[in-house]
Formats: sequence, C-alpha cells, structure tokens
Amino acid sequence: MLSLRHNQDFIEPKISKYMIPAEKVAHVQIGNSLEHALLVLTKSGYSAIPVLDARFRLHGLISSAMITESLLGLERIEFEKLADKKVEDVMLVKIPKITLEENLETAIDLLINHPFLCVEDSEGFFEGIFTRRILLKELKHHIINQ
Ligand code: 2BA
Repeated sequence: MLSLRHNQDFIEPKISKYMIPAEKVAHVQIGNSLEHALLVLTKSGYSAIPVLDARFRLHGLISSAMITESLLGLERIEFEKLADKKVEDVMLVKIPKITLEENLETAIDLLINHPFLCVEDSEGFFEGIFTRRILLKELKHHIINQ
C-alpha cells in the first residue's frame, strides 16, 4: 500500500510549491456589492472564491449559494437587494485555511472536506489557494513515477 509518510519527496516540498498564487485567484473585496460578487463568480465559473481587503488580507469566502440564500424572501428571490447588500454581510468567516509554513499532511486532512484551502502568510496576508485538483495531480504524478 502507498504510504505517504515514506514518500518524503512528495510530503516534504513547501505548501508554496503546490499553491495557485494570489494573482491567479479570482476574488472579491470587502465593500463590494453582492451584485459584483455574483458577476465575478459567474464569469470565473467557480462556485466559491476568497474575500480579501484592499491590502490583500484574507477575510472569508463567498459562494453563489450564500448570495442566493441571503436574497430569499417569503415568496421569491429579492434580486433588488443585490446592489444594496455587501460581501461582508453574507460571507463565511470561519474558512479552511493554512499558512505557508504548514506541512502537507495538514493540508491533505483539510482537503478531504473542503475543495480548496486559502493560504496566508504569518501576518494574515493572502498568498494563494491550494486545491483538490492540484493535490490529486501531484499525487498521480508521484504514483506514476514511483
Ligand atoms: P469549484 O468552483 O466548485 O470547482 C470544482 C472543480 O471544477 C475545480 O476543482 C476544477 O477542477 C473544476 N473547475 C471549476 N471551474 C473551473 C474553471 N473556471 N476552470 C477550470 N476548472 C474549473 P479545483 O481546481 O480543485 O478547485 C476547487 C475549488 O477551488 C473550486 O471549486 C473553486 O471554489 C476554487 N478555485 C479553484 N481555482 C480557483 C481560482 N483560480 N480562483 C478562485 N477560486 C478557485
């Protein structure tokens, strides 16, 4: 059976080796309207994306489902609220995240239950994301080249 503990060349590289860097990650900012967030989510094709501030510090996550949920009235979806509500009114604050210093095993554990992890530095600045896709690609590469 494959034992990752005995595969140091897979386990040892830093999180930064596997990360999608911040500049390639679709995101929204604190203060953006839900209308803008829905536009970014729709255009990017991703179901959830990080919420940052102007200094690129990580604050949460927002998804299309969170936005729709917040617009639900008694009998209909109140689309007119899209322009008034802000990202910070509906975002998820307790999000799966790791620091650059974390080891790969911690990341793998979290990726079992979450499609991606936000990566931040020791001061809370957003560095990028670590996705299930990257993990599986690297794992496949490693298994094939064993
Ligand atoms: P989802 O948006 O639910 O996407 C699930 C999977 O579908 C992705 O898995 C990817 O394999 C595929 N996919 C979806 N939209 C795509 C697109 N526009 N281009 C290429 N492939 C796409 P992962 O790549 O493992 O991503 C896991 C989650 O990480 C995504 O979930 C999304 O929430 C987030 N994500 C990934 N890349 C991102 C990026 N560049 N910017 C913002 N968020 C990203």
